[in-house]
Amino acid sequence: MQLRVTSTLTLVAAAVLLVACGKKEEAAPAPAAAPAPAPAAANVIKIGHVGPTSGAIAHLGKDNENGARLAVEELNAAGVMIDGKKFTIELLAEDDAADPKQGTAVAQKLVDAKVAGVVGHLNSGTTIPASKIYSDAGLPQISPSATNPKYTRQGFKTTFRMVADDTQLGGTLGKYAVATLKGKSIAVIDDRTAYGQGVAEEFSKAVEAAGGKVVAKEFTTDKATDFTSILTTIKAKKPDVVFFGGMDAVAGPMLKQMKSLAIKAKFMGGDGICSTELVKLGGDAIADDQVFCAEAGGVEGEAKAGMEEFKTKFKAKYNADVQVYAPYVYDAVKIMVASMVKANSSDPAKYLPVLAATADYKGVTGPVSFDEKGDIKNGALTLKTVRGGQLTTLAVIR
Ligand code: ABU
Repeated sequence: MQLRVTSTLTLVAAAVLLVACGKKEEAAPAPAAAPAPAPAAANVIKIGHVGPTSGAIAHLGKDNENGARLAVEELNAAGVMIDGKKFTIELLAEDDAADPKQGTAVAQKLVDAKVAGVVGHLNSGTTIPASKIYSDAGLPQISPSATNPKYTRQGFKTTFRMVADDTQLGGTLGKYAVATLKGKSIAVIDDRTAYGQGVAEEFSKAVEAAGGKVVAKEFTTDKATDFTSILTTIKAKKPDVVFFGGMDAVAGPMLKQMKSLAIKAKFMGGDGICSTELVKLGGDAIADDQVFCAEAGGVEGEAKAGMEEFKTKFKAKYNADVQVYAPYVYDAVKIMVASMVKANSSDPAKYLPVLAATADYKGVTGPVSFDEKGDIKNGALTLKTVRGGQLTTLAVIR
């Protein structure tokens, strides 16, 4: 056979062809059997977890994901028995980057992967659009941290929330700003996300209802890094308190820029800024008792021991302090699996009614019961300040 080759690539192609031609002259081997399909994983229950494990709030997404991993590890070590058989829980962890589009894409991916349920997402802006996809697929979804009220008010039977919502969060913080911090003129900034805008509106309503005055309303984005323009506008209004509806990754640099501009107002925010990361990001721009925030959950009395035990275990395993919501994710995974065990089935249609009927589950985040919308009953808030470079609890409020 004569072949004209003009490049290394065609030389390789020619060699392959020659070998192939040579082989043709030999007795044709029996066709190879098609590879056997991988056996379906026996006795495995897949649970999805979604949070932003990339981007500006990846520290929060990883915190949540680690909470899920810890729960799964413990469940598998203890053994999950359903219908007389032992099951292994497999966690399918996805990253939505706090982006609504990526959120719906990974939601569909989890539905296609036939998960039995999903714990997530972290942000309201991703949780709400994803909830339609899970609802259409009949899949239970428990968000450990999305606080926009809309999430559980869409008429879906599949949505559950482990924490208090923005009505309670913004309402309590607004009242606190006026009644306790004695704020008379208050500036409000939000990041235009479903969470930031929602909690800022609830806060503003509560401030006005308590007799305070909102003297400025400004907005930014969840990706902004320069706040000079809005802070300069706000400074001219001389507010006692600046409220920020948004996340810690934006609040930290904002606090530094407030210090540079010599704005001495108290700084408040919701659960999105109430993280150990905020203290790191704000650094020495945070004076003692200047920053006030609230986690949308909390434990009191005897329940505190369980939370402390969780934090110690988490630190030992991940060499990191809990940011905010890892314990709520941990409880959510365990509640979902407990419902499957009780229903004697991981079929979403069978265990969903059992999950909805969860009553007084004793979690590390306290007792968990869901109301008819899937919201936590009698949810708590933990009001915190930063003192001596540490987030310090002031009160648990219901
Ligand atoms: N609740 C604060 C962070 C999550 C959210 O977007 O709701």
